[in-house]
Amino acid sequence: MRVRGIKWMTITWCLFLVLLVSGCYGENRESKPPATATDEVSVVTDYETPVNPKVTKPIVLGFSQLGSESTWREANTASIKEAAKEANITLIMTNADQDQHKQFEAIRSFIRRGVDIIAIAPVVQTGWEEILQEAKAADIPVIIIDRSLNVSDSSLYVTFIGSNFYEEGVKASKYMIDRMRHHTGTIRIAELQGTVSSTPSINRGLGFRKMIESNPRFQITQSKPGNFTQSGGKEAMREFLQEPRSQWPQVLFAHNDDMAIGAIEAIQEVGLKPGSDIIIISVDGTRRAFEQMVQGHINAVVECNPLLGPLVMQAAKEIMSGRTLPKRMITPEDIFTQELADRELANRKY
Ligand code: GYE
Repeated sequence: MRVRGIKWMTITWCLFLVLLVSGCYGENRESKPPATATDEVSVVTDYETPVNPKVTKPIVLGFSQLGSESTWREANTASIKEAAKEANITLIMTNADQDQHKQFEAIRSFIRRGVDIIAIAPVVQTGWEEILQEAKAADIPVIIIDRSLNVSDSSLYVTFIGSNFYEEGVKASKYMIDRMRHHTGTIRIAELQGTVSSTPSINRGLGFRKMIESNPRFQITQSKPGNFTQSGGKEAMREFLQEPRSQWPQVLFAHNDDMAIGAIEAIQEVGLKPGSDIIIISVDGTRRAFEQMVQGHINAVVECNPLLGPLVMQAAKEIMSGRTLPKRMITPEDIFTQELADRELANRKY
């Protein structure tokens, strides 16, 4: 039986190779050569050297990462690097340090170099039309990852792989409404926004507000950007707590874990207990946030998955073999509360 199984596997594999070699595999087989296997990781920092088109080569992916502001971002960067290595894809990665113009420069350098595919994690939502036109003119397909962007012509990119940020805001709000159901009177909410004009910050804010708009008991009384950083969160929370005590919030909604952790420090500085004097809800689901949940400092965390690497590499390969991809790929995500934190902590991968 086993021998027969192996024989069938061999026959199937050979058929696959025959199809591949004879060019019957994929809808648009003429476009670009498929990847060849190599053992090397190819995280290239010298991204100005032109690629020699005559040499058979692995897929070359130029990735413009937006920065390194948070634990989520570190995990995202690591996931892309690892997945590229595993998929034998040559990765040319640049870090824009939160600057959209640096992203433009990186994308232009990818175009000059003649990469096969460009991936972009856009720092902000608008202003991308022109640079995407340049990539299109150079016939280089573009994958948008993590944060989305607004363009009137959706043919400027192949697919967007990332989370549903609006839904994350809704989940945070639903948890809060339930958690505060026994409180009477107005509930003061402080909000720590992420990077101004970034999709996750805009949509988390919208989703959160949607659930409370018809319930005047819930009032967002303070809201400031903390740029998705721990220090930004701490600073903004300190400012909130400079208001008279009667104005202090009963709930904090932080658009990411790093800012929540910074805010916890500020809350402790004024002698309050994070997680009980102020109910804290954040987004991402990093191990550090789980540790804070186990200590009782954070009440709930809405998950936002940074481990997009395997999906991105898969998409790159599919595009190169001429397949059509869905315009939107959403990662499945959960919400975790203190009750589950202890058990889940060991499973956290980032
Ligand atoms: O939530 C935050 C990061 O774009 C989804 O950016 C990402 C967000 C993430 O800095 O921690």
